[in-house]
Amino acid sequence: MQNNNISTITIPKTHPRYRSLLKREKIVAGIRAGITSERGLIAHGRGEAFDYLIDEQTLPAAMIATEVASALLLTADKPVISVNGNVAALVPEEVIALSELLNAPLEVNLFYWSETRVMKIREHLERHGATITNVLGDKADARIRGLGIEHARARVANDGIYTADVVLAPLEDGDRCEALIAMGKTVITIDLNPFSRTSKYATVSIVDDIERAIKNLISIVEDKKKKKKDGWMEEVAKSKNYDNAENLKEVIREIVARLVIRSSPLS
Ligand code: PTJ
Repeated sequence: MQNNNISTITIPKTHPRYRSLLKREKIVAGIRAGITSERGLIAHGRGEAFDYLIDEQTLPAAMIATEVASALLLTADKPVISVNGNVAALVPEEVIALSELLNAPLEVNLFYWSETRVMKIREHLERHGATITNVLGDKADARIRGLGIEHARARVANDGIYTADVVLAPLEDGDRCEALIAMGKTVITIDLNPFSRTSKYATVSIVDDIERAIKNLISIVEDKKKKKKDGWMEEVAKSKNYDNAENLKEVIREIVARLVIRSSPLS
């Protein structure tokens, strides 16, 4: 039986919550390596609670949002993928793979900004195979505008998020998401909390765990690139009229339906 040993404890693969515990260990390892903020642990705990409600599975409504997000990313003129301390700890290889598929740079963009952490995340991504040319963020030479975003939180790269048309910003803060929308950008977020301000403001909110969502994005993008499927343009047109508020309502209905089943006396 193979086990996994990321930080201090060994998690047996047979453990019923193996994947979830492994993610927890990745976040702890990220903090120890100076990649993830200590606040990232709190954010992760909130995400875990929502993931528990959906049995740690991708909801049908989240899959629809993921398909729409793929279409928007694939047809973007200048897509950029924002990477924070939690994303770097949980899915370094996956964001690199997606960035290569989409020809979209990764921008290290932190809420709790520090130059040291930017550099450490950059090095971490390079160790996982990213090239110097596809990681931005150490030259945060532009500022996004918006209420509640003080100096450091407004930092972005001019040749990255500042001039991007489509930004994939997983686990993003609400004020920054609102500011990017106000700048006319298409913002795709991945956030397990369907009630967060980020989920509400984003153009497309994928209410799913980052690991599952990025893997789904990769497989949809690969599939579309390979097959150049019939009906692809129609799909893109549909995505432009996508109703995020309606999708979030559907996510909430799906969560409620699961809770009702669980609370029924027979289950
Ligand atoms: O590395 P930094 O400095 O950029 O900081 C990153 C965090 C995440 C700490 C920072 O952006 C933050 O404080 O975020 P919030 O405002 O707490 O929002 C994080 C959101 O991500 C919450 O709504 C969580 O439910 C959600 N979340 C946490 N873990 C996951 C998640 N969503 C998807 N997958 C997860 N694994």
